Amino acid sequence: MNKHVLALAAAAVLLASCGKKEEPAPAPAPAPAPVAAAPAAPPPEEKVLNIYNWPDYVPEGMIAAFEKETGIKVNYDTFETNEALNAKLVAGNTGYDIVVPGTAFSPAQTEAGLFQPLDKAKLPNYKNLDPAIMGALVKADPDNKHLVPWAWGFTTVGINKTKVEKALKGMAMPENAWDLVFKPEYTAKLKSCGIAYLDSPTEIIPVALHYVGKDAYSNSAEDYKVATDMLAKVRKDIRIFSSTMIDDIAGGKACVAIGWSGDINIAAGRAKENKSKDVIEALLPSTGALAFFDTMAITKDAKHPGNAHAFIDYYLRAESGALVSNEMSYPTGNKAAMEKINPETAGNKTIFVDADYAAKLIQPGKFTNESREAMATAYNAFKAGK
Ligand code: SPD
Repeated sequence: MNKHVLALAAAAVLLASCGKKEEPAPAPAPAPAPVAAAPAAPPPEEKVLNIYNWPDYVPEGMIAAFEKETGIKVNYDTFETNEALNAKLVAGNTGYDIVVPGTAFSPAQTEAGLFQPLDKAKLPNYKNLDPAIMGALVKADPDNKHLVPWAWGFTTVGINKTKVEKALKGMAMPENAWDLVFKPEYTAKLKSCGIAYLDSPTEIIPVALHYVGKDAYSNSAEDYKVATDMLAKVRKDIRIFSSTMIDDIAGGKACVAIGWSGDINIAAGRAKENKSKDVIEALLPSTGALAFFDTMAITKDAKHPGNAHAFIDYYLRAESGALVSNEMSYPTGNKAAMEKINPETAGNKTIFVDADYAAKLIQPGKFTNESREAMATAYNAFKAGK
C-alpha cells in the first residue's frame, strides 16, 4: 500500500467517525445461536428492614447506630406475647423480615417452615456464639439452620422487697418464692400492694404446672386441670395481667410479679435511678425457675433477607452482645461478648446465675399445637374467674 492509499484510508476512518450520514449503515451482525438464558440477577434490595421484637429488649441507640453505619432504615415494632407473634406468623405475609420468637413456640414454627435458613456465609460474626447455647438450641432448630440467640433468661418472681415485707406484716418470707404468687396464705396479704401475672397462657400455665409438681412442659389436659384448680384459689387476689411489667413494679402498681429475670432487673435499676427507697429484686425460687431462649429468625417471606443478614451479623458483634447484657440485663448467647460485660452485671446472680442455680433451671420443652390450644382455654377460663 503506497502513501496515497494510506492517506485515503485514514481520511475514510476520520469521516466515518464524524458520522457521515450519507454512508449506508453496515449490515447487522448475524444473530448469535440461542443459548440457555442466564438466571436474572435479583433486583437490589431497598434499604429497609422490618423487625418485630419484644418491648424493652434492644439497647438504646443500637438501631440508630446500625442505620447510620449501613444506610438501612429500620422499622421496629413490638409484640408482648409469643401468642401474638405466632398468630401473625401463621397468618403469613407478616411484612416483617426479622422476628424474635421464644422457645415455647420456635420449635413448632421452625418445623412448620415459617423461617428461611440462614446463609452463614453472610454472618462472619456467627463464630462469636457460645457453642453451649447453640447446642441447647438444637432442640428447637435441628442443625442450627434458622435461629440465632437474641437473649436468654428465666421466668421467675420479682418483688418490691420493701412493700412485700410491709404487706406480710411479720409473716416470714417463704422458702420457695413461688408461694408468694401461688399460695393463698401469701396472696391474701400481698393483694393489698398488688400482684401481677404475665398475660399469656404459655407463661402462666407452665410455671403453675411446675408449682403443683407436674412437668412444666406437660402436654396433658389433666395436668392443666390440676394447675388451673390451684390458680383458681388465688384468682381473686391477682390485680394485674400484663406482659410489660417493668413499669408496674418500678412504678408501684405491683409489689410482686411473675416476670422475666431481665425485666425485673431493669425495674430494679429504674427504682435506683429514680432514687426510690424501695428495693426491687428478682428472686431465685428454691424449686427452680423456667429458662427461656429468645431467638432471631428471618421470616419465610421476608422482602429484605440481605438486610436481615446484615442486622443479624451486626447484632452478633461482641460489642452488641455486651450492650444487650449491660443495658437490658439478659445474657445473650454471645461468648465473645462476655469479657466486655461490666462487672456489676456479670456479677449479678439473678442475670448470670451461678452453676448451682443453673442446674435448677427448668429447660424449655415442646408443646404440641393441641396442647397450646388446651392451655389457652384453661388460662382464659382462669383469668375470667370461671
Ligand atoms: N423485655 C423483653 C423480655 C422478653 C421476654 N421473652 C420471654 C419469653 C419467655 N417465654
